[in-house]
Amino acid sequence: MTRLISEQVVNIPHTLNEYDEDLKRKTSYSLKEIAVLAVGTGAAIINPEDYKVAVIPVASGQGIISGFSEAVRAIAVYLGFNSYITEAADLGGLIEAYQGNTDAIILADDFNYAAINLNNRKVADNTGATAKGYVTALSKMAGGIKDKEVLLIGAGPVGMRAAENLCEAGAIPVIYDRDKRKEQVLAEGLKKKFHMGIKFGLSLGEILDRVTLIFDASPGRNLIKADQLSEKTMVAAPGLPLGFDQEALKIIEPRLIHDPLQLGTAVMLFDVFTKPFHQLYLEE
Ligand code: PYL
Repeated sequence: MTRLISEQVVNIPHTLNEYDEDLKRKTSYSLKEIAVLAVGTGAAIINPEDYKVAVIPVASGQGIISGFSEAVRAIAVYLGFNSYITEAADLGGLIEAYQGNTDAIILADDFNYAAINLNNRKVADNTGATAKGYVTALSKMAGGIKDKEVLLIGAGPVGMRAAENLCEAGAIPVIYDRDKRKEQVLAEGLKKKFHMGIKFGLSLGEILDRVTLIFDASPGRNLIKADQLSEKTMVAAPGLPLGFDQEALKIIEPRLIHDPLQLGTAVMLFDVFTKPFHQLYLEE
């Protein structure tokens, strides 16, 4: 997971409206709507105003990223949650959250970023949430992805979860990773789980000759050049930094979903507070 730098998050609190307008323009759905859709129709829709969320700064490892907690809190407040940043970092923040009648905590160290429901112990992690959120956004931007081929770049943690989400949505992932072993392992795993033919082992050029939907989960390497893109190309790119050069960006920007934190955080916050309907029935 690429570690964010302060410059990538410090403006998030002031640009959430502009970000959401851009997302609505591209997908016809707001950040909140995409998050609720990503969590799934099997989940009871919650009222964010009913929940108190503590953002806990974590100073361990490489330490605090200036503006990170403020960005996470701003996203939670924007979505309607009562959210605050604990005074103390680390364990002090955890104690504060537990003593402060908090419903969930959200925190990130150098390896994990997760939300934890303090009432029912449900955990939502950013990897799974980002994969679900970006697949949902790509699907809305493309007017549905069922039976459509989607180039999946990067067989890492987000790419693997996104490949599953693509199959669950009825799309046909074409797997590409520079590490051919990882590419094959992911393709074989998907074939077993979803009993469908999964293409891999092709060059990017071969794939891009016919596939216009791209899920780019690789940390930016400028893999795709402008002449491989068209006015029809649509891209969901959670990877940081973005793997497109300026010329390619000019072509795809109006059909590009990319942000450092917003989508993953929004999906995590709704995910950690919702339960599948069958669990709700069991509790009645
Ligand atoms: C969660 C982000 C998304 C992309 N990369 C992940 C990252 O930068 N992780 C490190 C986050 C460290 C936060 C620091 C703080 O300020 O609490 N421990």
